Amino acid sequence: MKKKITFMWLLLSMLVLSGCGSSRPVETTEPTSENSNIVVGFSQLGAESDWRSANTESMKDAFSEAAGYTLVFKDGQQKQTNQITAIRTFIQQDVDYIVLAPVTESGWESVMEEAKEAGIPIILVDRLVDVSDKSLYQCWVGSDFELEGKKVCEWLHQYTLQNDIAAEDLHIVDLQGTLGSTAQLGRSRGLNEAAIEHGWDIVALRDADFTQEKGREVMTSLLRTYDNINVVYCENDNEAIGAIKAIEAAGLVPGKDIANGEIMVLSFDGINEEALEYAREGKIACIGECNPLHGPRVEAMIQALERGETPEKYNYVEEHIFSALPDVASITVDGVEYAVTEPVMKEKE
Ligand code: GZL
Repeated sequence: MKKKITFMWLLLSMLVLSGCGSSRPVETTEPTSENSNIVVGFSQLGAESDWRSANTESMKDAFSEAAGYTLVFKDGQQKQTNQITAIRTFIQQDVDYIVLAPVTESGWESVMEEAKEAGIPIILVDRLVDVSDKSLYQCWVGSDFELEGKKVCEWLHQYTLQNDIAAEDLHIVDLQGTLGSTAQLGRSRGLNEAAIEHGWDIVALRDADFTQEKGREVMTSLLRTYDNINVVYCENDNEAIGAIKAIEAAGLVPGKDIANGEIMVLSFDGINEEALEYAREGKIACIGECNPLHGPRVEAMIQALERGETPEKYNYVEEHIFSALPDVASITVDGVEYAVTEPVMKEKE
């Protein structure tokens, strides 16, 4: 709500009309267009991946001046302290709404209570926060990360069935995303539960922080430590690109022919064009799509709140599963069938 701007105009008009300003009476007019914008403070967690850049672009497109918004954007550079500082700045600026893409789930309670006391609604995007009082945020839009993990693991399971690969012959390393983030927790859980169900060997888990450099560095170290790795589960495309560089630098081959020494690369996102090309080539066997286009959905939530409506609390975006390998045409997870489709980037809506 543009509570403060209206008040300022009213105060100014009263001052002028009472003769504290020019002698000519000034009609109280509606705030001019530049004063009627809805002010949105957006605390983005960082710029660590192509997914993140696409998410930022989607938000900036949705909250344009032309659409009636003033967007105050703060990049947290993957540090929660920066995001907390950003939120406190938004409170001081008395923005109309705060949008938060939290880097990890814990540690948000007090700053979100400060926003609530200031009467500023918070909308969460992408990852979630672990707070006991769910009224600290109005609503959330993002992905079901555990479902993403289940889908990629079901694809792997079906691939092994189609190619007579025994479950116990899979030796998997998990290049995890930023530890404690909802995306990492869900994708790691999806793999862990599938490994227990099917009897896969999880050789090692390492934090690769959703970045290409960490993916390369961690995979290099793992290849020096273990000689039986034949599947690498990368929790985003940037890690997968780094892992592929490490595999090839070690003189090994990223591919689908596990039985003959190739290392199968699995990934998530489907935003990075290089990763999509790798998927089309078969260097990445399967990508669990993660949709970054939250901008229009968050904008619709703010419009609903402006109308005094209550948006759905949790809003999931639609996502597919990509592979260029012909072995698995579709998968079924939790009773829902998903067609496996060609690796193509999601079009902006
Ligand atoms: C997922 C998002 C993850 C992406 C990564 O919604 O939180 O963070 O999968 C990004 O690419 O860094």
